[in-house]
Amino acid sequence: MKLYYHPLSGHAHRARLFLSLIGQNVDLVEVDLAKGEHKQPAFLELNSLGQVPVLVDGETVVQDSNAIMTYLAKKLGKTEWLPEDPIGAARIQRWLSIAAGQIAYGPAAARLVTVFGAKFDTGEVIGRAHDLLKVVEQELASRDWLATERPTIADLALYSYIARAPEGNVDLSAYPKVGSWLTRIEQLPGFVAFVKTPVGLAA
Ligand SMILES: N[C@@H](CCC(=O)N[C@@H](CS)C(=O)NCC(=O)O)C(=O)O
Repeated sequence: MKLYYHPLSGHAHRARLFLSLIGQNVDLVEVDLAKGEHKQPAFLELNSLGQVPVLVDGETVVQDSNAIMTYLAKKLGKTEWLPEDPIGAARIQRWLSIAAGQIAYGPAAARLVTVFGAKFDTGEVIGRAHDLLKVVEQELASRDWLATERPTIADLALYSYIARAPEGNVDLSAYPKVGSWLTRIEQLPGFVAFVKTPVGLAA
């Protein structure tokens, strides 16, 4: 398998982390986002949206970090990471939707401002990040993992951008349960870290 990625992309880290936690070998192919390689015809053939990550498994091409985790869990029978029972699957999907919504438009966007110079309203995106973090803190008050009694792809979908939220000037100090949950993920066998950038509160 090949994973087209960029080391500073939290979406790509999400996919890479899952591959590593399940012990799946993968060739990492870095896409030069700064040079616009992701908008060139060769890459657009892999992903018409021109975004990393993309997984290539033989003849099969899978775009989108959450879709990649779903594909891998289903293909490799990792039901402990993506349960098949109706309510288990629904609980995972809820968090994947949050990852593609509130995470992308909250902490991920706040970090895009400081790491990549994106032109978002910082007050708005940081405010969205805190709205979400309050909910996650509350949800983690009664359990260790987001969706089930053990880590699942739901936890991985939220991990990377929450872990690096301080780079986008999102202070995590008011969220101790979130902090412990991040540490629990970092202690999983096979954990691979997301590159740190010394910007924002992480400077
Ligand atoms: N929903 C996608 C989002 C992927 C995404 O936004 N990737 C960013 C890097 S973090 C990217 O490639 N951006 C380039 C662009 O959109 O032009 C996923 O989960 O994989």
